[in-house]
Amino acid sequence: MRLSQYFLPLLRENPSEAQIVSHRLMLRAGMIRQSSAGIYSWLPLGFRVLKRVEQIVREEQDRSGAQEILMPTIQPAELWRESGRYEDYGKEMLRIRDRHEREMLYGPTNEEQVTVIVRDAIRSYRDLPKNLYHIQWKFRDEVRPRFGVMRGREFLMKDNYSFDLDQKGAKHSYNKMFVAYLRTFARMRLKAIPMRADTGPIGGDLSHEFQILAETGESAVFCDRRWLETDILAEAESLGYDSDLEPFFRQWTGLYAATDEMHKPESCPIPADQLVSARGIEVGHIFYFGAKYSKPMGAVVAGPNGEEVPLEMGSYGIGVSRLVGALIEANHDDAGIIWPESVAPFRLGLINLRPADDKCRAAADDLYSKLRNAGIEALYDDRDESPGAKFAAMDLIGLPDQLIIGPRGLAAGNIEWKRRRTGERQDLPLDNTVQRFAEGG
Ligand code: 5CA
Repeated sequence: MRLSQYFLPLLRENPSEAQIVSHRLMLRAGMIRQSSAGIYSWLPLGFRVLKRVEQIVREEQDRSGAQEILMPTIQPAELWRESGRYEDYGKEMLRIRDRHEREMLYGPTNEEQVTVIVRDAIRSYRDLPKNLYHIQWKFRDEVRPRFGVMRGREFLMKDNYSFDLDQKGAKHSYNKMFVAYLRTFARMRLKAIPMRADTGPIGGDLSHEFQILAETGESAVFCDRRWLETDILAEAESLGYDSDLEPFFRQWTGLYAATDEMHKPESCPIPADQLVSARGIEVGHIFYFGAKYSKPMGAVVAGPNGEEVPLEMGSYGIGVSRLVGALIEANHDDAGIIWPESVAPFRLGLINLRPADDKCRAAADDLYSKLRNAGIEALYDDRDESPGAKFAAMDLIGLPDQLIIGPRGLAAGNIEWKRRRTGERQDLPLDNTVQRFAEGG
């Protein structure tokens, strides 16, 4: 993409409404714009990151055996009356009437909707287990929408729902998501710690939140110091989804980690000097709630002896749009964002320092087209701007690598390569550049 043609409205000044760094940088880097409180439009650069995050989430869901569907954003109120949650959900639910005065709502989550789909389609225990997910916009009329996409009112969530015959099967489904979540966040280079959590309006008595430690996190969290040093994923990577995951689950949940609501200082199992008290960003939350929805909604199957059994269920959420903010909280410096490669909106930035110089322009145009032909996504700064402005813009938007073409280097057949994360710079022979990045540079 040529920057001269790209819709990238950068802001020079820090927007006053943004209190935390990710919100500030998302606005400054032209990723999002606010429409109303807690509701945002995603501009081209931000939308690319959102899609990449979504794709990693999708791939790890598929790998775990979950199947993708798409349920609507607007749901009928009757569904929620069946489960008994319509009144309970309170003011967070956006309630709407259609032209026939039918009560509708903008879905804050989809337990009821998916339970009906499965209830109407599945009759026998032989059709189980099933795990269905979708990636869809949700609406919650939060009392205090803030921090940009971190606590929005409209936000993108991946939510899935598991259906099993019995508790043992349901626990295995829960454990699978426990592992899938670790893999998902690790692919984004995020260390998300699973913590015992309160189940809130979703219900049930077993749940874990996946928390990224960050000073700007909204949750107070507590964990064993050893969490900071261990690499839980190294072990999760080698597990097969069909194997018994309970030992892995026990091992890791044995290492203390709890959110504020679940942490009781008087009964905390670890000594005070081993306990870390920190702030966290909740990027995922998994729940096991058994028959909480299937019973009132009549979602039953015929069991092996012909008896009617209510489905054992769990639900599992990942805050896809919140993750974009969380990624920035975890990856930035004073100059701007530093994207991990797996979610970067472009693989690299190409800067032509002297667009008015014929040789520079020819070399930069040529490199850009070769990169494109090799399938390497580049954002090419071909604008007529000062070098300083170009460097600042490139650092702000945080692509993993920068390739800089200027008259001096070019005379020696070189370009300059800068790694955004480390600031390391090195000359590269122009001829080898494409090959280097095609090989995963
Ligand atoms: N039905 C369950 C699991 S699918 C559920 O809704 N869980 S949740 O309420 O914990 O939400 C799942 C994830 O969505 C959270 O972990 C969080 O990452 C994200 N999320 C929740 N509320 C917001 C919000 N207001 N803004 C941005 N992300 C949010």
